[in-house]
Amino acid sequence: MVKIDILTLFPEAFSALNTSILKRAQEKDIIQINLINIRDFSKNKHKKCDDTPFSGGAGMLMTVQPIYDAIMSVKQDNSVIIIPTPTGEVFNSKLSKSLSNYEHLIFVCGHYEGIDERVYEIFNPIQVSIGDYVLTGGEIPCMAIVDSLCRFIPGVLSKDSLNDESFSNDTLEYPQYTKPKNFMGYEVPEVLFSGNHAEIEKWKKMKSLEKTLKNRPDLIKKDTF
Ligand code: 6GU
Repeated sequence: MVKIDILTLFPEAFSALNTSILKRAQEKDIIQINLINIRDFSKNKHKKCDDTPFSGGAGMLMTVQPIYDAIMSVKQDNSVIIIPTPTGEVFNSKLSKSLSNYEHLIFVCGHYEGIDERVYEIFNPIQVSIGDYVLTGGEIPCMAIVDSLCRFIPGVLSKDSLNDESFSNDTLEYPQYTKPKNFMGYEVPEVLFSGNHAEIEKWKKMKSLEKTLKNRPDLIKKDTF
């Protein structure tokens, strides 16, 4: 079982992780997701967890003490600490797959303008961004990262689901159709009913390449052709 501890000031934001495929994975004890409220660890009499930056500038920073104590309350010898931050390494399928191999992940979700740098100095966490734009906190990125890495944990998805999907071979997935064959005159491509597996494979490769060229030309290596 992969254990995932999520440290956050906003545990209520994470209900999406208890839905659908991840809900089932938790029920089957393939993964365990625990939400830990950082505020519970604040030694301030008002349970304060943020303060103004010494450098001046806008907004509030999360303070080191509550986060330090929250991490120490769950940290084991085999724990890997991940902090979602726009200044981190950009998340992708390869990083997602590598994170799925650990037994214990601790996510620390920053909010406001970020986290006191000493949290990074003390724990040397993996820092991950989900793209070149800024969100109001690490909660939504954390959910994206957890959802994605859990898909690589054996037993979470049905067998073969990972094989053809986008990014599994540096291309985007081909289009797919289901019933009915005809919807208001919009037809499913005839080749998919041909029974000719070689032709169908060729069609999938072409469509996949077409889509990648149109939407993500940066993914196509020069030696593809
Ligand atoms: Cl991980 N956090 C925040 N706050 N904004 C982001 C991000 C993370 N990744 C992209 N933008």
